[in-house]
Amino acid sequence: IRIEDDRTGLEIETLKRAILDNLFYIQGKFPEIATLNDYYMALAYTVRDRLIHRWLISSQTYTKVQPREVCYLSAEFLMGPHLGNNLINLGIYDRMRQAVQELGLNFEALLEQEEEPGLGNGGLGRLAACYLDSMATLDIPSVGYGIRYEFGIFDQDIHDGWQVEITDKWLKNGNPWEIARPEWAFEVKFGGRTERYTDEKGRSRVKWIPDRMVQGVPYDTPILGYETSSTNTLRLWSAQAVESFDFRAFNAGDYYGAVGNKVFSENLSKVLYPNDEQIQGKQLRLEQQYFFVSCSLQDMIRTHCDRRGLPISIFHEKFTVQLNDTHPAIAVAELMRLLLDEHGIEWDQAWHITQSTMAYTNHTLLPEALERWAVGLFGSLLPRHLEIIYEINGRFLNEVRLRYPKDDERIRRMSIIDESGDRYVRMANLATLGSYSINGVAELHTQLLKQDVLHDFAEMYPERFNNKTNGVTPRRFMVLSNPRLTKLITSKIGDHWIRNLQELRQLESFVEDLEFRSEWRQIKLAIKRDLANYIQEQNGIEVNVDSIFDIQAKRFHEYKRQHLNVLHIITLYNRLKANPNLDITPRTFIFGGKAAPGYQMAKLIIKLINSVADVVNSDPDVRDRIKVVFLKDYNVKFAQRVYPAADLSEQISTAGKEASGTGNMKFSMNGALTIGTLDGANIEIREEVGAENFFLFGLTASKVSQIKAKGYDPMQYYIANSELKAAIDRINSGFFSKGDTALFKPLVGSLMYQDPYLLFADYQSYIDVQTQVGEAYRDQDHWTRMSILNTARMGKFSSDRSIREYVKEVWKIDPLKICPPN
Ligand code: 26R
Repeated sequence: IRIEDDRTGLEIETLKRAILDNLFYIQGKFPEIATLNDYYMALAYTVRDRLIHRWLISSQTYTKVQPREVCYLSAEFLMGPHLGNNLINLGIYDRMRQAVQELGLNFEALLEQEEEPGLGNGGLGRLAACYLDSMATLDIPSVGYGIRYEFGIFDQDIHDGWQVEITDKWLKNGNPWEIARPEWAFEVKFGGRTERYTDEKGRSRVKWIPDRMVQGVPYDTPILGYETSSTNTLRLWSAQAVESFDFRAFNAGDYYGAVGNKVFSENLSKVLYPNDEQIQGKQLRLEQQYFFVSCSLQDMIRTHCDRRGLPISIFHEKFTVQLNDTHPAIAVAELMRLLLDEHGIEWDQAWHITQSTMAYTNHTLLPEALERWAVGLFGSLLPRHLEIIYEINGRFLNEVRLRYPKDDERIRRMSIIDESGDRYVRMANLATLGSYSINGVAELHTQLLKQDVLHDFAEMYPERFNNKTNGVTPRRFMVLSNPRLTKLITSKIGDHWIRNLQELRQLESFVEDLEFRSEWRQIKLAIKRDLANYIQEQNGIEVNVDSIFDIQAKRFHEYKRQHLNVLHIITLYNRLKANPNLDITPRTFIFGGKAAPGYQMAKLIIKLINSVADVVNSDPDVRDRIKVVFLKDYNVKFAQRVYPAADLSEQISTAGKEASGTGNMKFSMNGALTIGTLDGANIEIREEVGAENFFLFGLTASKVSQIKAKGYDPMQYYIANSELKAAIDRINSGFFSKGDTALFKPLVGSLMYQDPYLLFADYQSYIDVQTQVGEAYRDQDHWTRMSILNTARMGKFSSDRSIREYVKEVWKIDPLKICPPN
């Protein structure tokens, strides 16, 4: 008999042996005293061994073939738990469950044990994670570069209806998925001044004399693709004090000064900034951005020149860098600096290399989220980069002047430096100018980007602009999160859809199959039961699984309009109070999401939801026909449980504000119907699933701008609409706040007098369509058909499709097959 190797074998007996072996030798425990976490670690290491095997083959292949690679630079990677996903991608999920059970362990409990790496805020960070999965699955040589935050996105607790933030100590039990590589660290400089000198060839050069330095240590996590051996790297940089700096102070006798410097340096990668907060002027944030960008570019150049021995002049042929929003946009200036100052390349060639390397994805049009840095702050932290930016800008504005003579307004708009008041560096302009490709994340978003925020650039360089509609990975958001539906689908059409999501179209032919519809419905019901149990445990609320599970799960922001959803709830409540025997379709309204700690209005909306929940859930007149549930601490792990349970997905942002949305895709893939505006990717989802399987309401983006241009007057809607007035008055009266009429004033005040998100303008349309939803749900058979068609027609929204488009139209990279281990 052949005995498989403990670290690579995939047989059940081998897996069992490997788990016990890792428990003993890695965790240092024997079964009698091992904790759940010890077993989780033993299991994780068992899986990691199998990844490392494929990882080393991949990296040997890359070293030999020297393929063109994409480096995905992102300040956020919202990975979510690794264990389950790696089991799916390895193709050993069921086998591992059996192995674990045969050891007398609870597989689900072990999966639950993992602390998820929440190194992102929401959409942008999760998109980066989905793209890593798809790049590996499609055999695209790639590296994800980011920051190893010691604390990721805060955990959310709810006290008396208010959000309370708790530090996310995700590393407290150790992280079995990463490997530190201190031998591959880099130094990053900050502050100081620049000096001109003449080099040995008589050329004028610049030297940067910094006043402090920090070391970046890489931590690598393997990213395995689905049903392939390709295993790419997520390389996150952690800040450490530079030894030599410490010792200088130490030798001078200033021991505490040296330790202080260490603490100061290591602060750099301490915590992820929550978005939507006023981060302007936060020096540490700019330091984080420069830190990880500099480490990443130095890493690429070392690979290129030292490890592969290639000339720097062809850097852009071997590497392309995708900038995930402007957070890494300093890369444009940093690559220029490295080429000019460290490699002695002339300006024009350096600019050619830089511009042929960078590509920029924009993720938001909201003016308050467009990054700009005060010139003073920027120059004191990165003096050399400011000089380079001035030079880029000067040369560029000369071109603009030639192309559009006497157009000073245009010059002012296109300048990298905003000089309308205090001076700022505009990071979107820098990223745009430095890139060969600029893209938005949904058709509408790209259009608005070209029309609005980057209009002048799109006019001057139309060929650089393109759209790449977002996608999500079906491995995590269907196979892993919805095993029941996966099994049913696979029993009908085989399992190729997991790699090629368009194959879900074959489900259309089962829509007329009564048996299939019944199974589809049973599955949804079973998943709703699971969520109902969770709600009972978490919130102590009993919900009716036959009611519509109407879910809005996403970050809290006024533009996403969770409060419009609340106005609908209050409207239904008012109707029931006026007519307790009213026949309405029972609904369970479920909310999940975090508010940025400094965003008072978003926090007040959370308080409002919880206040309305308290009243509605306990009012005997309601007789359980509506229930309101706020589920705390929405994260990736929890999202995976929520998407499959939804009947109705709320995608109700003000048209023109949500760049794409990706939660909208995850819901619909799992058979939820969408109630949504013509915003972001909703438009394309509706096109795909068919208008008759989508609940559309609200103003279009162009109507929104028209109304704003004329001057939006919310009061007019309030006066004219009695149900709207009643809902607002109900909040104002203190009815939901134990008589406190001041509590919700800021919220109601903004809606009535100045609301930039036009809730009142969309209110009636939303209510009308919600009524249609209620009626449609009564015809369960028809609803099931619509649900099936949603799933069947969502193939476009696989992140595999998005990545294929980036590969073909932007990056121009060939896939590289990795030999499977024998
Ligand atoms: C500047 C700082 C405060 C900041 C602002 C906003 C940091 C991060 C953000 C998050 C933005 C850029 C974001 O997450 N955008 C979202 O990107 C998703 C992926 O493309 C889209 O689906 C989603 O519509 C968009 O809001």
